[in-house]
Amino acid sequence: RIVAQTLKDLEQRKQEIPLEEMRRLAMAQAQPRDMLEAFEPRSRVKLIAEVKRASPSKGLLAPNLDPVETAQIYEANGAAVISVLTEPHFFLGSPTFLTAIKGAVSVPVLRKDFIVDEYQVYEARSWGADAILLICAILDDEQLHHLHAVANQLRMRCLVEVHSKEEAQRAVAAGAVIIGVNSRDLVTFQMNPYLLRDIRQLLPNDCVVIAESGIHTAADARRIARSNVQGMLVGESLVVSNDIPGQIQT
Ligand code: IGP
Repeated sequence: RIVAQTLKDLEQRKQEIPLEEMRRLAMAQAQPRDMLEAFEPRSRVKLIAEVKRASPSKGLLAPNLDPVETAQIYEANGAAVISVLTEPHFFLGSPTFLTAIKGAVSVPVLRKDFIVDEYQVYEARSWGADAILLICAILDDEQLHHLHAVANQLRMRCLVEVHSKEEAQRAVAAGAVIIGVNSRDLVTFQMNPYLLRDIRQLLPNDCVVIAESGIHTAADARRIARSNVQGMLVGESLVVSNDIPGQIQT
């Protein structure tokens, strides 16, 4: 459903700025920041902190959150990468958040969206994104390879998201070096606490593995840090925390 809406929006944007022009805008950008380097040294587990006002699983999280102020707080507290939702309908994201955040922090910025078309990769770069999310579950092998290649041509890194053993194998075959294991099922929203452990052992030791979703407490983080991962992606529990302005008061 989200992908169908994404495709509809995309057709409209392509009318406004044709592919060729979007490609030129992407190539005219200054060199991106290297998200792979952000995981050095590998001996320390890094945080990808996510700016997200709402989600389909939880509804409104922090509808009034100031994206730039929030990203600056994340960076000041050690986030190695900022992930920014740009999907407008289900996550209340916006491209303008990404561009504004990019100008306000010095770490790499990731476009978190449902990317299925190369147009979106050029778009991401033109907005200032340094990296993009590619979700295996919504891409066939050919799309995955192609989108990965287009991003790499633009010198952007990809976070390739998997949530099954089969997808993990596809990600590796596509040349992914930064792989996110999403413990939340994208259809049922159920968390699977064993998925990370089961998938980690299938992934090469030298790739950067990111634990995604449902990380709420310091105890969660400590447990995950023992699973041979190099990073954690945290959205909800940061945006609703009392340290971030704009959260819902409950
Ligand atoms: C963050 P959480 O539970 O900390 O808010 O999860 C992130 O993993 C989640 O936002 C996410 C996501 C996605 C969002 C993972 N994969 C794909 C949109 C699209």
